This record gives sequence, structure tokens and C-alpha cells, in this order.
Amino acid sequence: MHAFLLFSPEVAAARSAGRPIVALESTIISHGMPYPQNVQTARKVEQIIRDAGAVPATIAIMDGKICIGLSSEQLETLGTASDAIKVSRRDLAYVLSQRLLGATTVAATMICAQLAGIDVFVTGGIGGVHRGAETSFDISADLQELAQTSVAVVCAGVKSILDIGLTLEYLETHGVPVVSVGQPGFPAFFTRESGFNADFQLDSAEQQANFIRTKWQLGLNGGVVVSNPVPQQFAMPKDEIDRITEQALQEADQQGVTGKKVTPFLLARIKELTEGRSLVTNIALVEHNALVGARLAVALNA
Ligand code: PSU
Ligand code: MN
Repeated sequence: MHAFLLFSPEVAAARSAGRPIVALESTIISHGMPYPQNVQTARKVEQIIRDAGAVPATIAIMDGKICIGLSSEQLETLGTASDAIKVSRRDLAYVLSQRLLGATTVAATMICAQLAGIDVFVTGGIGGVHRGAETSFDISADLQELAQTSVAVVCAGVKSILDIGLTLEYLETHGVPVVSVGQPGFPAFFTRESGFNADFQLDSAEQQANFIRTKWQLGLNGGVVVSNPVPQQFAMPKDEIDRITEQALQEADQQGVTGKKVTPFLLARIKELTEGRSLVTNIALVEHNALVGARLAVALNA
């Protein structure tokens, strides 16, 4: 076992018993949602995964260790800390070696999940190619991670703060399959349709598990995006979210927000501009992803 990994008692027991495990990221807790909804959602999502027959493993960096599975107190610490660092691939060694508090992004969570032997990871939305990337070069490290790290990522697609078409092109170039669940369309996080189709529609967990197993058996390393649309009753009106996204993007530009601050800035502004309604949608889609991810982990483990 890797020297940096520290398993919670629940996850350690699941490993010994060969039970299905689902990884969860922590940037969504520290930088993606406000307190206390962040911690409440993290706990709720873990319970949904348990109820579906798998074991949740929320991942974060604490005291020089990669924690695989967090206690209720550790979730609270992460959800209230003002000094939690957003950790992507670039930041991982720094935050570990300096023994800082780190919340892992999709990219870093994939790396840690792979080290821990976990195949399935549930989140809200992945990072992608930002609008204007042709001049800013702002492309999330999540995409490169999907290209090389063999973990299935269950998400609700990507937000329209990104250039969704270019994000899909980038994934295609790097051989990352994009699967959709229950519809042909690739979802756009707050809304069920992005205007683009996923590559392959696979509705059941068994079909998804078969597909993923086949990919990895062929030696085709790298991730798979399993995109799962937000349940209809929680989806936001498209014109409203489009308008608000435009405004948030303009403000980020005017205020000179760059680098790793861009995504958290946009997420927080969208929440403010929708007076918190986007948060309700965000929570609902993460919960739905947890169910799909748990079923996938169970099927992969069978
Ligand atoms: N998109 C969301 N919610 C999030 C994130 C993205 O809708 O919380 C977080 C995830 O942790 C993702 C990260 O991995 O932001 C991407 O950041 P960046 O664009 O800086 O790579
Ligand atoms: Mn970026």
C-alpha cells in the first residue's frame, strides 16, 4: 500500500471485504458550495452511496496524508476551513509535503482514487476548456487526467461557463469516451441538454460496467466520463442560467480573475445571481450522480 494513503476505518473494512467503493472529491465541499450546505450534502451523498450497497470514500489531504474516507469531524473541518487549498495534479506534492489542508479537484481525486485502487468516482461537474481558451490557455487539468488515469467519473456534464463543444473535442483527441445515461444528449450541469450528444448512451449500470471493463482490458488506460443529467424537476430554465453565466463570465473578465480562481469565482457568482436557486439544482444533481455511481461500482465489482 502507498505510504501516503490513510484509509478511514469504514473504507479499510470495505477493502478487506472486497466491497464496492465510490470515491468523492472535496473541492466541491471547500470551494464549490457554501457552508453548511456543503457539509450536509457531503454527508447525504455518502449515505445515498451506502444505501445503494457501496462504500463512500471522500478524499482530501490532511496532515501529510491522502485521506481516503473522512470522518464526520473531518468533513466539518474541510467545510468550514478558510485555508483549504484547492489541489489539482500540480499542487498535490506541495500540499502533502508541506502538511497543508487540501481539497482535491476531479484531477487530484482521480490520481488518489487510482492509488487507492478505486475505479468509480462521483462528482457534480468536471472542469473543461474555458471559453476564450484560444487566448487564455485555460484548460482544466481534469481533462488531461481523464486522458491518463483509469477511473470512471460520474458527473452531470459540464457547466456552460465552459466551452462545451471544445471540451468534447479535447476529450475526443485524448481518447476519453463520453457516455450518457438515459438520453443521447450530453448534459450541461444545471440543464439536461447542452446541444451536444455524448458519444455513447449506456443506460444500465451493467452496460456501463461492461464497457469500462472492456476498455481497460484492452489496455486502453484513462478515464471514462459517465454523464448523468440532473433530474427534470430540479433542472434550471436554460435562458435564465445562460444569462447569469454570461454576466458571471463578464465580471470575472473585468475583475481580472485568472488561474485556479476562475472556476470557484464563477460558481460562487452564479449562486449569488440565482439567489441560491442554483445551489438546490447543484445538490440534487450530485445526489443523483451518487446513486448512478454506486450502482456502477456495484456492477463493476460483481
Ligand atoms: N465544476 C463544478 N463544480 C466544481 C468544480 C467544477 O461545477 O466544484 C471544481 C471541481 O473540483 C473541478 C474543479 O475538478 O472545480 C476544476 O477547476 P479548474 O477549472 O481550476 O481545473
Ligand atoms: Mn483553469
